[in-house]
Amino acid sequence: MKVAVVGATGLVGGEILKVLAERNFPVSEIIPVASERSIGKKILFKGQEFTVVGYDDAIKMKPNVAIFSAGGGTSLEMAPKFAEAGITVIDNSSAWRMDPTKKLVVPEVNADVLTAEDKIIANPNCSTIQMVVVMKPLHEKYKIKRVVVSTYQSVTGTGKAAVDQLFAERAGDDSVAKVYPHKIDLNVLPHIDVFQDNGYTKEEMKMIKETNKIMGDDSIKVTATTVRIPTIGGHSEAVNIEFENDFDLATVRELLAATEGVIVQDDPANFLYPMPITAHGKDEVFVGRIRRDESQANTLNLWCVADNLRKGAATNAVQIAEYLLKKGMI
Ligand code: A2P
Ligand code: 11C
Repeated sequence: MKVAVVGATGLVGGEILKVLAERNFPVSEIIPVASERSIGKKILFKGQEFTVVGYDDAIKMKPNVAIFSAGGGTSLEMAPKFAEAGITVIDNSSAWRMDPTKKLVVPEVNADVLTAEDKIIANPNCSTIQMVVVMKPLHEKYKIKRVVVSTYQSVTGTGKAAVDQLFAERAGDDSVAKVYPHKIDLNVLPHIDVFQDNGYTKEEMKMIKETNKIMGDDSIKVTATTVRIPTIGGHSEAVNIEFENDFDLATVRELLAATEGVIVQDDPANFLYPMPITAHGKDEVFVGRIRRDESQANTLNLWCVADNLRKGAATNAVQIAEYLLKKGMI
């Protein structure tokens, strides 16, 4: 497979290259694409150097699949051009996610919606992905009525400049460009992406709308508060789930432990619970603090953590490519 990685010099792009190599995706050639300022730079893949090219050259090189992670504007403009040239695009931006003609896919949850006709496939938002992986088996067994989620999100979700801001602040360097409106080190910002007219942020609205689309069930009610914290290893989420039916806690644990892509870390007596520092660099979603919400019937509390650059972005995109390959769709 010839694989183009659009945004190859970015944080997610770098992770896509690592994941393709680690999972041994059958790559015959990597075509790294980035902005004009990066054309000609070298990118390493499995010890081999590949030169960063622009879009036109990338299309001419006829990749089988192009994984985009270079912002929504780039995807809106360029994904259709790749698709018209017969190249299947897996797009990590929010540009196409809510387009009713495009599929929004988390392979463990809804890979079966994909067909060979899908030429632009949307990869969901990182905080949505880890939550739906956990919700899916529970919804099938107990039917979810409502979810209340609060997130604790890594600065890597914003990109390289945000990581630079965090470490510069920590080093006492005030000269670095600020990507957040406030200091992030030693702080917590109840603000991710832009505020909407309804008082929610765009990140919060993504978690609501994308969840319904991926789960294929608009009856699930979701409300979210998304928060940026000064960490880099992954996103954490406190999730409160109300079911239609009562549940058995031991069965919930068994179900989650048996779910592909989920690792249960739930042994409070030994201080075992998911944390960004232990999820960092891993492909799974880690779940712990599984307990009954004693304030309300049929309701569960849990805590989940995943590396937002991995399962939240690169790994999920590569898993979509793996599925397409397995089904002969690319
Ligand atoms: P470049 O490195 O040339 O700026 P991050 O989110 O970590 O900052 O990464 C963003 C990625 O998207 C980078 O690879 C960046 O390339 C790429 N990118 C940004 N704007 C464009 C654009 N207009 N065309 C192509 N790639 C872009
Ligand atoms: C964040 N979730 O942590 C965002 C990053 O829609 O893919 C990913 C934005 C998106 O800031």
